[in-house]
Amino acid sequence: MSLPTITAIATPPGSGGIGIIKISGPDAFSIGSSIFRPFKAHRHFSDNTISNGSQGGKSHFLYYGHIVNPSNHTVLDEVLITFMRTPHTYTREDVVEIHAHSGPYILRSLLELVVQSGARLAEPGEFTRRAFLNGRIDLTQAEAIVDLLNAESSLSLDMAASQIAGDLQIEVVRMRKVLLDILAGMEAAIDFPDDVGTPLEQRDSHDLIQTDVLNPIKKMIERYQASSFLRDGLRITIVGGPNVGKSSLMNVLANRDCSIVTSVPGTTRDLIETHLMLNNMHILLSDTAGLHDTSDVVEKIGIEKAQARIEASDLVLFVIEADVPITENEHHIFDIIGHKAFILVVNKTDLVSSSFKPDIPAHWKTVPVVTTSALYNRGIEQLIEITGKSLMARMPETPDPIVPNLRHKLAFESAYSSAQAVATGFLNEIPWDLLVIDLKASIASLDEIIGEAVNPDVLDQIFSQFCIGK
Ligand SMILES: Nc1nc2c(ncn2[C@@H]2O[C@H](COP(=O)(O)OP(=O)(O)OP(=O)(O)O)[C@@H](O)[C@H]2O)c(=O)[nH]1
Ligand SMILES: [Mg+2]
Repeated sequence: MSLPTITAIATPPGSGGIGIIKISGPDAFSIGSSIFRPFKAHRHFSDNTISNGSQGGKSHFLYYGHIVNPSNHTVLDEVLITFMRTPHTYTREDVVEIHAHSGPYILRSLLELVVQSGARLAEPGEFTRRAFLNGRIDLTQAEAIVDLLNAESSLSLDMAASQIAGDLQIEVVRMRKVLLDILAGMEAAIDFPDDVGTPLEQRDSHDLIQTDVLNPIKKMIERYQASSFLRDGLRITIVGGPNVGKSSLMNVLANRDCSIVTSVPGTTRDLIETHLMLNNMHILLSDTAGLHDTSDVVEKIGIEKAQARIEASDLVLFVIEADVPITENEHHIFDIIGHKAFILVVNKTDLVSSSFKPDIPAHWKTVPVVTTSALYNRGIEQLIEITGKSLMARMPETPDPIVPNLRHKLAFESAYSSAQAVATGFLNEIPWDLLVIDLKASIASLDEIIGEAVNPDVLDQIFSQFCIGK
């Protein structure tokens, strides 16, 4: 059963050199040829409306001419048009692209004409959904197209490109085949116990699941965790004792007032977060409650949150005051953050002389030091530069090409727990008809990743992230 023919403006809104109208579906060629008048009689071009598949031009050629409203013969635009015959197209359906002049009015009039001629307006992501439904791409590749369109850094671009090439899918299909082969062996042994030549070895099957399914899935889940900075940004946390200027620093780095600043120590009691771009990197910056010993219940909770956030951060900015010697409390903070990458920020340098040299304990000396005045916006450029360098040093040089997203990770987790139940079940001589249930569940979870048996709601959710025309 073929799907209705759909159409959309495929180029972004606004004025530009050209704008493209895309038409996909069984009627794309007849619609395209009914509204196009070539300038010259082309040998290959046929605008007759006989439905023997000969309408339109030669596949994947560009034709030059006019778009004409057939009901009143008005010319709408001078265009280039291409007819692309199934299956060598984005959607695997017949596709027509009209390369018109850009501009909202002209494109809307052309779109209206295409709709009057029999196409329906496409929903967001519907062209890509067709590519998926027609088997040209799997779900991981469709998701990678969204990532590609949204990529903010070259690293996330590489990641999406590898997923479009199908690397994640290949890996999942491989694991799935291992489980399917074991399933086939078990079902044969259950149904025809006397006819099975070489029965499945429980120990071998356990080992095979361990090496070829469980270990690779574990690696995938680790990759998800390791790449969280690409999705959520690198985490930088500002810490220090009370009143040293942490929130002031947050505000100058973010270039807006995110966090309240007062002269009262203990102003910040909760985690304050903001996203920003720094040296082309996507950053999640957090301001925290000043770390110190306190009996204030609210402040205590804030300090616990700060400590948890330090653990989860990629880089810590440890702020101290230039005009005050390092305190006992700050030695204690150093011990808390000593195992993380951090930069020592000596703030309030406006309160000391210009020849000031921070007096830093000998065992802190390996740490990069930046002097700033958050109040007068001094030293901030240098802080950004050193922060950028420190983050770059922590980035993987050759990032893993296959990185699952959250949906994949959740499916991998459930595939893992069912496959693990099967593997241990083999060792513990659990009856096979019970193991088959877990084995099927594990296969079903892998199927979800590539879209073999995916819930329509999940499909809607994925394709709704696209823009119209993709
Ligand atoms: N002179 C000077 N004062 C500063 C500087 N940075 C911050 N301050 C002042 O120091 C006081 C505390 O600043 P905050 O940014 O609230 O400090 P904080 O570390 O977030 O404080 P808590 O949230 O209470 O822990 C405010 O009065 C700021 O104006 C600076 O570079 N120079
Ligand atoms: Mg504060």
